Amino acid sequence: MSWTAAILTLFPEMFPGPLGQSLAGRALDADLWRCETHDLRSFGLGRHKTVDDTPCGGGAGMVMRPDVVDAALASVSRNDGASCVYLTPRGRPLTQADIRRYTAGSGVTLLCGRYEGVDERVLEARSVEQVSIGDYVLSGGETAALVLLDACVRLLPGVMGSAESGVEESFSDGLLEYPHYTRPAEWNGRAVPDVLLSGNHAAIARWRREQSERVTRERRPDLWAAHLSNTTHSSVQEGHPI
Ligand code: JD8
Repeated sequence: MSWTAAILTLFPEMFPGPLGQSLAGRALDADLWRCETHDLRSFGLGRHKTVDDTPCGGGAGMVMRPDVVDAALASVSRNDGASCVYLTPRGRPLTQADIRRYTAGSGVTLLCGRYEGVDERVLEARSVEQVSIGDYVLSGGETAALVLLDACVRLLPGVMGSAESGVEESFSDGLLEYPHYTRPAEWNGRAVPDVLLSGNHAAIARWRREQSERVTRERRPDLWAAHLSNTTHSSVQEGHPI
């Protein structure tokens, strides 16, 4: 059985969405992964299929009920060997290490919240991981789930050509990429750096390394500090952030 994303959402029509195109879309057509949605509304209570209620302690908005979410999670719990993840701005930051771990398993169960979020008790009771894709506010978990899935699917066996597949990443040593150029050699008065047209492969490798280091230092002091500490303590070969 192929790697399966089980997605619990009030908006099942948002999936596979953009992941039905390009690399992920071809992989979906080739059955290299499966995208199954579970409509949270179908687990709602009463004639109105209610999924939410007012927050205990007061305040604005509505909260997704634990009994409704529990019933939905129970209906997909046969998917063992899959991580169960709730996308939330309160989660720990999602990393490439998480993505590698998810792709190593049989799939992921993704809980997509709306309103003010999900009652904490069901997340505790079902040991749901809470992760965030970044420090900005989305209207719900669906677009975050699409981001997580995009990152997972490209790592699945057979999805990417062996040329690209994560080989560069292991050489990057936790640095951001150097800048890319293609033809024409001059465009709107802007030239491609001479060294890239020199044919001197050692000089090109040196220039790219310098550019990677400069851009990482300038834009991502957090990654730069981690890189320096990894390269100082040469025993650390894995676990760099990107
Ligand atoms: C899930 C509802 C809407 C609106 C509080 C939580 C992730 N990196 C991220 N940013 N935003 C989300 C995210 C937002 C969500 C839900 C994920 C469910 N909302 C907000 C303001 C009030 N809720 C996210 N991962």
